[in-house]
Amino acid sequence: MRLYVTLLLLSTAVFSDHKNIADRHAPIGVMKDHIHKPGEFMFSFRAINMEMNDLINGNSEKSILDYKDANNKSMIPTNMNMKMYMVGAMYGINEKITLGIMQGFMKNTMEMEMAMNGMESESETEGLGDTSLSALYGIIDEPNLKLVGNLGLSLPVGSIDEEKNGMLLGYPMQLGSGSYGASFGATGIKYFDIYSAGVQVQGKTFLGRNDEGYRLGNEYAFTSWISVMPINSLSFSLRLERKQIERISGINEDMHTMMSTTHDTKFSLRRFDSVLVGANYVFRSGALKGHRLAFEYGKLAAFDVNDFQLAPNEQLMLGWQKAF
Ligand SMILES: [Cu+2]
Repeated sequence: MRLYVTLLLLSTAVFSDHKNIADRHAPIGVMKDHIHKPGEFMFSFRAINMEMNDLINGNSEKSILDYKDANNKSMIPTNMNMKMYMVGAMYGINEKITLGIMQGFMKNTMEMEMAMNGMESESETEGLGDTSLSALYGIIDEPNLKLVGNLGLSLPVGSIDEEKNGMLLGYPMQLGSGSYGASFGATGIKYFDIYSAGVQVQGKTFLGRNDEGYRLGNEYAFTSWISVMPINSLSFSLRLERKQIERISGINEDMHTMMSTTHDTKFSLRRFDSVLVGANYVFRSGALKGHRLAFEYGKLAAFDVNDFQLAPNEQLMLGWQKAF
């Protein structure tokens, strides 16, 4: 009897300390994975760096010569870097429902080469991205099994009129979608002792054409991961992710299609598979108790795209989170 009570107390102590256990948050690249207790706030910050440097078409790498043979567009994209800084907040309104808001600040750089004479040029855009609002619902909230559903709304805050020398830059260089968007998804995580396994499906659709006359394609993402936690403050994860983005509908009439494939909506159907490794760390004592630090590094493993574009070869995400 005494043993039973001790075990019971011990297990409640462990469970009530869940927010200070490393693997109770998914890898940092996965969002909307957990809910909060009523009245609890969480703030987060993420920095993302994505390098895009291989020219691809279909499912293989291409050369500048291949591009010139296939197109008579005047510019060839050779390199793109995307940096994003994301600030987020979450709030548990009751046992089941948590609300979230997230805002990104983007900085994009693209290098291009002129088809005619090989001259290089660079363009840059920076500013706010679209704002995302979400509601998370704890469908199953058992100590070792979580299932969280999510519904989201994105607001067209980011600019879609970015230009250089009076010429509109291509679709990938624009900071926002220009349209309201709706998203939905679910995340399931099962914990087994020091191991856990999770899966998430997400879908997003833009609700209409923007002021420039186009609408970004639907996005689908599927990811699954396993995680191992050698000590309660530290977990390591291995994750696979598939992202599919449908073709842009409509067209921005002011964009010069002949400039580059990035100015043509044909390029916009794409599927990317990535492999990511990451770690979560949570301070369990001391002045920094409850602060979480995490990183995730991913490499592109396979792709299938429509028309020439740059591959998102690698990405690094660093994150900080703290609940109050
Ligand atoms: Cu949170």
